[in-house]
Amino acid sequence: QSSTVLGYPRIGPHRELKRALESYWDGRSTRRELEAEGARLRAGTWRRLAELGLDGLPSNTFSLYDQVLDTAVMLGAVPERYQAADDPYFAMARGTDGLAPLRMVKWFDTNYHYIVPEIGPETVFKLDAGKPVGEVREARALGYETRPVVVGPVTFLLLAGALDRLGEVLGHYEELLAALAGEGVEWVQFDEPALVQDRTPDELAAVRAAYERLGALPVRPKLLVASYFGDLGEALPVLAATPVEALAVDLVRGPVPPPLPGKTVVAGVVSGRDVWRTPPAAALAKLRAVEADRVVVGTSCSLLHVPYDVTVEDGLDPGLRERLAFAEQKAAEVVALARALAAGETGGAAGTVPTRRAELPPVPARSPYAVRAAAQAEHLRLPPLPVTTIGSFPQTGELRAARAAVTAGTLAREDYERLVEAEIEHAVRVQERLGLDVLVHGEPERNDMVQYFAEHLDGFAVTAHGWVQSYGSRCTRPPIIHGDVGRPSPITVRWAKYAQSLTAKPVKGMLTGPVTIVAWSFDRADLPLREVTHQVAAAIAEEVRDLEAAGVSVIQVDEPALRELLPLRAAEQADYLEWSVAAYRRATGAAGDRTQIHTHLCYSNADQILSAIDGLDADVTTIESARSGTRILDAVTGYARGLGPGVYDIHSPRVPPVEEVAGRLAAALAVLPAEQVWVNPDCGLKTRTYPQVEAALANVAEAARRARAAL
Ligand code: THG
Ligand code: ZN
Repeated sequence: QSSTVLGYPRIGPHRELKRALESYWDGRSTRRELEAEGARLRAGTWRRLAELGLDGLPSNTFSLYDQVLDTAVMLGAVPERYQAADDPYFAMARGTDGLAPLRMVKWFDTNYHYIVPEIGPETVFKLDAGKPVGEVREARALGYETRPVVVGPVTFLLLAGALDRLGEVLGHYEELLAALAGEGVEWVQFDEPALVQDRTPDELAAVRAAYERLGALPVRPKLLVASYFGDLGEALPVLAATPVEALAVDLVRGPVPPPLPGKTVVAGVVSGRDVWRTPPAAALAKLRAVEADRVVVGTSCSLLHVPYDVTVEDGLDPGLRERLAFAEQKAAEVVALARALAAGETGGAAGTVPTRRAELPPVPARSPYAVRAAAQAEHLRLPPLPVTTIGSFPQTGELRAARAAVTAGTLAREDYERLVEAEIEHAVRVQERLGLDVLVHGEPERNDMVQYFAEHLDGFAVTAHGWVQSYGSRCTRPPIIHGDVGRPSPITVRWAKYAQSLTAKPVKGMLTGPVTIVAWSFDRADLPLREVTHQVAAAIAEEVRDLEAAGVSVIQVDEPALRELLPLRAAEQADYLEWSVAAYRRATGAAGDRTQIHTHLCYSNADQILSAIDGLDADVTTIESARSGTRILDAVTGYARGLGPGVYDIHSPRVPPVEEVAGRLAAALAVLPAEQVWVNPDCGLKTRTYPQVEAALANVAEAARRARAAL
């Protein structure tokens, strides 16, 4: 093989898998029909990659939900309580009426999420190699020889927090290799992205032991161990010392490795994390610098994180479009680079030097919190334990259809805006009737919390079809940052003013923070992330100022991705936290003392909360906590500013009784002074229905009234 990709998108070029999943989940189609759609998508991908000239085709990169969940199922790690469900696989992934789903967390520093396997003493491993073996046979029936891709044993167990079970699990990986050898498979790829993170000496010893053991198998396919999203560092010599035949290294985020005699190296020079064409000269120079028995040209990681095909984006500026490469273009680049390498070409002139925007002014500092709190108390006159919500309200299908219609031009803009106004008025009236203290407008005019802002900022381009899977059937269309960022005109002021005009209660202005906007976009590869983020922060700061001038007295700026961008290496984290928190303060720091700045963080582990919240210096922080119990509260003891630990778990349709909410509120009042406590749900209400929301918020407001009376 001279060219390959480490993985490929699976949601479908037109999100066919999303529709097939949602149709099956809604009971409109059968599991068999869903499987048939999966087979069509796999066949389409193999055919396309073969057409593009790729000679190393991966298999088993397709999934009906998530590759880590697939690996857990392959190893028999299905918790007892799911085994009796109608469809255990999706019961683990999404839960059922009676069962909570398994935890879902970010896949390293990407916006993809995987299902966390639950492995305990009661877990009895048992191999079912049906999926990888089945896909090899399926591809072979179509005429393609493929390389099965499996989450490696070390990464799998590290993600499950069960590395102690490695010895046992390796036995099943040995069975898997024997089964694949029996199928005549030449290569198998084990993904070990956990190796680009800091690993302890014990973990590195486990890596060596694992791959020495697997490498010692007498009858097996050749082993390619792939690591990506960063630099393998000290894990490289460990892997190189084992009998594995090949290593895949990320040459976009990591350095060219030292000589690897006797090994095949899959050199990841085409990025799976950005959408820019690969400059051939630089890539060929890197490829020539790799010293190994054989060099295969590859992608830096799976192409799961980029859209399928840029050629269908006829709404993009042609000059920009020709600089872009999505998954299909990247596969073609890998093939072209392999040919150029073999032909001894140099690849022409080097890239262009980026344009640099003038330096930004220093980050503004707000008054001390005590001064701001006094000014806000005077200006807002809120009761103790103010009740609020996080921002989004349920979106009706009619509204989503209207948004699509106005984009398609089949609905007049003024008719659409009338609809949005009606939705805002409905949300405001519901909140007034429930007696909430700080209201939201419900965000009916917004699609995605990042795309909405990107559509209104210079330096960003948005795609029409550039969907990327975030989790399960849920996708985003990451905007593309292609130039210096600016805000040509106010983005949210019109709707915030309209909402505020309906009620005497304060209505929060709702903004997405600069770090999250950058984290969930494809960034420009020619300027450091820090500078791009501060440019976005300056644009958001202008929006804060205009909201303030329009009479909005509470403004929420959310940074759910703050922790996601945390570098995978601990040594780089302090620098990142410094500039990312500073960007948030650049966005909010010019607000006057009496403007109350809120932020919202969805966190599951408490320790990251403190360092993040403190630095952001928001007047009020609402945090997801109803599901994580009092662990969060232990971490925030002694915190000195406004804090709203979620008292209503919005992830389930269940309506919490008043007593349950009162209990959570009492737990917060036990560790925080009453004047700092806010009462609010865990997160946005977009995934709920109005009946659920009204019943739940009525109980939340009642619990706050009772606690207020008891103060
Ligand atoms: N937006 C973006 N990234 C995110 C979130 C988000 N990452 C983390 C978290 N929220 C979970 N991820 C998602 C991603 C998409 C959706 C929900 C949660 C979602 N997508 C719609 C769909 O697939 O039907 C499409 C929305 C749209 O029109 O863009 O609901 O909220 N960027
Ligand atoms: Zn949240």
